Amino acid sequence: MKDYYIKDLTDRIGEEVEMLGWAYRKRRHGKLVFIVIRDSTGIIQASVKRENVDEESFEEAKTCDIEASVYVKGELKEDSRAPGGLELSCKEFKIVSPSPDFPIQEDTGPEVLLDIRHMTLRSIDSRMAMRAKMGVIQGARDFFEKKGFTEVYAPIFVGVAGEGGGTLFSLDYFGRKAYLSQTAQLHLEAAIFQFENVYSLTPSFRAEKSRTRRHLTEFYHLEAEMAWCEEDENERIEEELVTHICNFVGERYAEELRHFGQDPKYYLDMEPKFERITYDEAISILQSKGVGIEFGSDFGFEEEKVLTEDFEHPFFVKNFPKGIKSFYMKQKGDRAVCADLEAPGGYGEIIGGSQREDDLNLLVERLLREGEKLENYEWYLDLRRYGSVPHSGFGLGIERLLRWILKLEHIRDCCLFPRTPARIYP
Ligand code: NSS
Repeated sequence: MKDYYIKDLTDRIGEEVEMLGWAYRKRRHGKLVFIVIRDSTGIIQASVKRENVDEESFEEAKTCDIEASVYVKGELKEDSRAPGGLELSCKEFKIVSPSPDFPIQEDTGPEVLLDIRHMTLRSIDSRMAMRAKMGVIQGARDFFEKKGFTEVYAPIFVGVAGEGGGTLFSLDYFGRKAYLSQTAQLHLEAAIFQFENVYSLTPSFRAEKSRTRRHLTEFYHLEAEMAWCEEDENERIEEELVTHICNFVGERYAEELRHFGQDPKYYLDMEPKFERITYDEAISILQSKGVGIEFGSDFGFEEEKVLTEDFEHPFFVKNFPKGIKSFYMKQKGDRAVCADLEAPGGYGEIIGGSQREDDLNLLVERLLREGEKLENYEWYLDLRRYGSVPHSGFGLGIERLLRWILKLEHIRDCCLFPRTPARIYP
């Protein structure tokens, strides 16, 4: 490993330094070659002057390909003309490994960029987005740790649908039918009887046919479940969590935010007091904006885009009709005791949460009505047979939240190797 990285060079002005990295840009003016070198922390311009280096170094610099891995040694100087304000005046330049005909050019189209995602992830955009993603997850863990939650690890091979059969990936599990988990929720509900307040970060899988800018077939799902907790308190935890993550990213990942044109101040100033509107109010807003939606329908991608476009901060939509929500939600009259958290500016849903049905008979009735085999859910029903408690929880899509924070065009830009219906390679 390296002893220091490009970001550490500001402490070494005037010294002789060595650096390993990749050739990011190259320009040549006669006996002078400028090579911008990239590493995991930033970029630095190296100047290779014929008179300062031996013939071999100059030859290597002249023929160096974009994305070749390189070694440089030289003196570090301040230079306001260089990107980042520093320049390394080379005494030695070596190619570690060449990169002939690197497949990304100025005019490479978006589909090809995705086909060669293993190369595209070397871009600065990609580095900034992936680091901000780490920031979101660090902020979330920091929050739950401060709140005294226990982190648990739920299975990915499961035997039942948590979120309806329509988006299940099924597989052969030694002759039995199994699925890739859509949610850790049902298993977290079991865990609260030991740990009371739990959270997990687990990949979730959805065979979503909808090809939108906010659907993945595999995403990182941050879920929490709390014993002795009703829906109002559930929403308070959600708004505190999202605020904490935003404050955390605003403080520690300001460079990443600025890279995407986002002002860290917005995130630093966020307060955990999100507006709440009802499903009925949401329908009125949509109808007043000319969307042809009827009471009783769920919101799709297009509806959420219109619904959220004029809001400045995240907000909750509450009291959905029970018919469009999951079997496990507690109900009150014809409504589910639940809320979705919507990101403003057209970005749409980032959290789905609810109070859970704690009545055994009501759960059995709903599972039968949905055509489910009770034997598959016996373990889940046991949770209502033995010391059932009022409880609530929610699930947050990490990439959905990140897409909104960075204002990225497509959710796939939030993944190192995005998985969508059309894409399993690379
Ligand atoms: O289906 S959810 O609304 N709710 C659940 O899965 C609950 N069982 C979670 C829980 O209470 N423990 O999904 C939760 C969130 C949703 O708001 C999105 O942010 C994200 O998961 N989500 C997705 N992100 C990316 N791609 C897809 N396809 C996707 N589906 C859900």
